[in-house]
Amino acid sequence: MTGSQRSLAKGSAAPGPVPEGVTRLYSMRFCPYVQRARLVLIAKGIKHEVVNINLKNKPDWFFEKSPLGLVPSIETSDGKIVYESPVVCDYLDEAFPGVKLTPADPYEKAQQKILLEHFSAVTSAMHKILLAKKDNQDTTELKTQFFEKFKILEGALAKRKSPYFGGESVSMIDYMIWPWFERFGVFEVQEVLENSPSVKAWQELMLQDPAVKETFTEPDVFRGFFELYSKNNWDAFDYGL
Ligand code: GSH
Repeated sequence: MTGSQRSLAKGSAAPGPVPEGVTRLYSMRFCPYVQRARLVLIAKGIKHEVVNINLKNKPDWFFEKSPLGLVPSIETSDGKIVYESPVVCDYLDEAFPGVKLTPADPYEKAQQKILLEHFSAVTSAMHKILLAKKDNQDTTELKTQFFEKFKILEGALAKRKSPYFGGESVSMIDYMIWPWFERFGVFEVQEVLENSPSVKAWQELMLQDPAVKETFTEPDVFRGFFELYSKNNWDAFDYGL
């Protein structure tokens, strides 16, 4: 992986054209949605570079690269821009050769999309916990809501009786949900896995996946990032560099 590491802020020069044969990822090092795209880029062996963006002080040119002002967004050497993590990941899977992460079977594909919709309730419950923690509020009720939403994942995997959410090998849905599992420590919700044996076994397998290993961030680093981020400290994006 090549590309800038420190985040670019307002006033910085726009990066030059994307080199031939390279895909550029507009990123923020601690963003779970970006990690989805990184997992797919790595799993498929797509040559890419990374441009990190200071999300509290975005450069003006960033909106040309990502009209909603969010990361991830990707840019190809022929000027194509794709954003929104599920769209980015599907595009990468379809447009590039290598392992196909999305099932060819339409029903299986539909099942993965449905599970992803359910998962968005899990992530939104997690983000509510984080906001409450930021304001030093009690999170007990929010955690109960999170545990309730999480049951759908354990139920889906147990019913499938397969090691991964898409079957016998890692597939798109596993990568789409993985980034939040790395952040369980920060959200203080790890205990959910004690009552989720299928997901716990899946987590162990995922930790062995080469793309997961390459993008893995230690819980302490996430904690350091969130501490600065919750104080609106713009250095958060460059934490640890
Ligand atoms: N729906 C978007 C996706 O799936 O790509 C969400 C992406 C997102 O929320 N990214 C955050 C962001 O860019 C960083 S983790 N935040 C900047 C902002 O809210 O202004």
